[in-house]
Amino acid sequence: MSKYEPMTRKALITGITGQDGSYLADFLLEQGYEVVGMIRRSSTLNFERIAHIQDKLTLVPGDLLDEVSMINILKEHRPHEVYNLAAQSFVQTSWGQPVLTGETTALGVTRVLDAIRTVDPEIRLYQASSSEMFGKVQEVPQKESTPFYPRSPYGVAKVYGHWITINYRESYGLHASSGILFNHESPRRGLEFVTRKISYAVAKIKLGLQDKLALGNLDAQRDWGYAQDYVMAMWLMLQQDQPQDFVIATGETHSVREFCETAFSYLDLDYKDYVIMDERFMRPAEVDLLVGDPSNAEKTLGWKRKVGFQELVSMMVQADYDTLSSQIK
Ligand code: NAP
Ligand code: F7E
Repeated sequence: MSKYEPMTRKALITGITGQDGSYLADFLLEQGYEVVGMIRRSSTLNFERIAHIQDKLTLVPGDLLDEVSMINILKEHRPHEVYNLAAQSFVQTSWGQPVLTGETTALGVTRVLDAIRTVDPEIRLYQASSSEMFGKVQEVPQKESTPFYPRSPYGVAKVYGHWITINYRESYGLHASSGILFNHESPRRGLEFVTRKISYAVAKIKLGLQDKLALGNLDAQRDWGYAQDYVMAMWLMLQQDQPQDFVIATGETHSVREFCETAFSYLDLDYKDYVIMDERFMRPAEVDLLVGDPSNAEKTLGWKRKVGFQELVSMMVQADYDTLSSQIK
């Protein structure tokens, strides 16, 4: 290699086994990055989402609960960019495990920031902030300047992660930016989140493997985008000269009921025949309406989502239907 040839860019992804981590790894590999993924120890491997690229990744053990592990990974692998996607990310669980959620989703961010400050303050950081920070919304649509009013221990933890990122940026001059991402979904979404719970149930009902679908609040409204579109925004944010926070959203909102209608009708079913209300899925405090204003990201980053609501729902139902059909053959 000529000594003038540009060095391969190296990125570390925490949360690489999750939905976003896997799409971001796909994207960064396509861009020619060397990708290091931090994985936490478990008694069985959970590499389903990255199995197709596993031989192209460097997977290293570490945990957001353990700062030493973060420092050692940075020292050994010297990434140019870190994407902190790891978190206890399920809102409902955050009421049952509020302290774990705080340790991981809030303090975990400080551990990442501090490891970067200690090892190499030139490393650029992407922090996964969330529209859940807006909670009981103070403005419609929500933009970067909208005040936060979180409604769950998860939302509160994300507000901490957001502000500690700003604080380290201002205190130590780190190139650290947060993406305030609205809900984004895909066939790789965890089965506990409402969109995937619905798409999976629709496919099972169509195939005669399930009778009913028990849900909580059908009136909640969300701004749902496609995860693959959203990981590109994460990368674009780290390519800017100056660090800055951005809302990433579609600008459209739909209710859980509308998601059901669209998903069931895709396979010629009527959701009213199958969906039942179950108190167990209601939350102690709800986020009623989220809709983001992505105009700053569109103008500054040149980012725009490609996939719309109808296409997203169809893609998820079709993927679950195909997988389940092949399993029962
Ligand atoms: P996800 O599928 O739940 O993935 C979470 C990842 O975090 C998994 O890889 C998980 O590892 C890892 N993790 C959890 N605790 C950890 C710990 N203590 N140490 C190291 N890793 C740990 O979440 P996602 O949907 O991809 O979301 C990615 C990030 O964006 C999260 O921070 C989430 O809060 C945030 N976010 C998501 C959305 C959305 O709509 N998807 C919107 C806004 C913000 P295991 O596989 O071992 O469990
Ligand atoms: O709930 C309602 C529920 O769990 C969406 C995470 O990625 O996005 C996600 O958080 C809505 C809520 O996502 C059921 O009450 C009704 O109003 O799919 P969800 P979420 O809570 O919006 C944000 C942006 C993140 O940052 C989070 O990490 O759907 N809902 N019935 C239900 N929700 C679930 N899970 N299950 C139900 O049966």
